[in-house]
Amino acid sequence: MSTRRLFFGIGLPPTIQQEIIAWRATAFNAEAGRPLAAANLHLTLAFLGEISAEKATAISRLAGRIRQPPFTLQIDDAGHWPRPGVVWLGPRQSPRGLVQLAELLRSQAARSGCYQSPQPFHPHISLLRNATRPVAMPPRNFHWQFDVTEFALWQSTFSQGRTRYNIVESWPLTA
Ligand code: 2AM
Repeated sequence: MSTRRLFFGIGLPPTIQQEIIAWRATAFNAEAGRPLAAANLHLTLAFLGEISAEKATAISRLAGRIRQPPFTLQIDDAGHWPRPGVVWLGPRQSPRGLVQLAELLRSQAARSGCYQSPQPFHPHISLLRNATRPVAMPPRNFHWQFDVTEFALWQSTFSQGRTRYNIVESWPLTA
């Protein structure tokens, strides 16, 4: 049976994507970790894992029934998790709409049989991977902000030594 590695997430507006990678190039040296490609930058809402087409269809149908208004996301925090080796950006304060959306998607995923980590939702945009050694964190002198007007189902594929994240389907957030 064919499966796909899927997750729900939020993409970044292209201008902010470019600003973030320009900032990243000045903020970290090459030894800090492996930079994610600009097009791969995203914030994960719920990770589904390797799932069948049937399960993906059922989960997508539930996602399509979500009615939630848009919200504003501020990117004003950064951190380093040495164990998974991730340097990330995220909000100091998570907007309620973001937490609600993630919790709903995570509970729908759990009910559909997708294991959900017991760890609390910590919204983040991974910037560097393989960052398992100490990293000199730059000052948090940045502040990006954008309106989140949709969320999406993403597929993660690995080929020719590269991971790519692509949007499979997206749904609007409407007031
Ligand atoms: P990360 O960026 O913190 O590694 C695609 O792999 C996305 O799903 C990534 O954003 C990744 O988060 C997240 N992810 C991968 N494996 C996961 C897991 N087992 N539990 C939760 N999120 C996971």
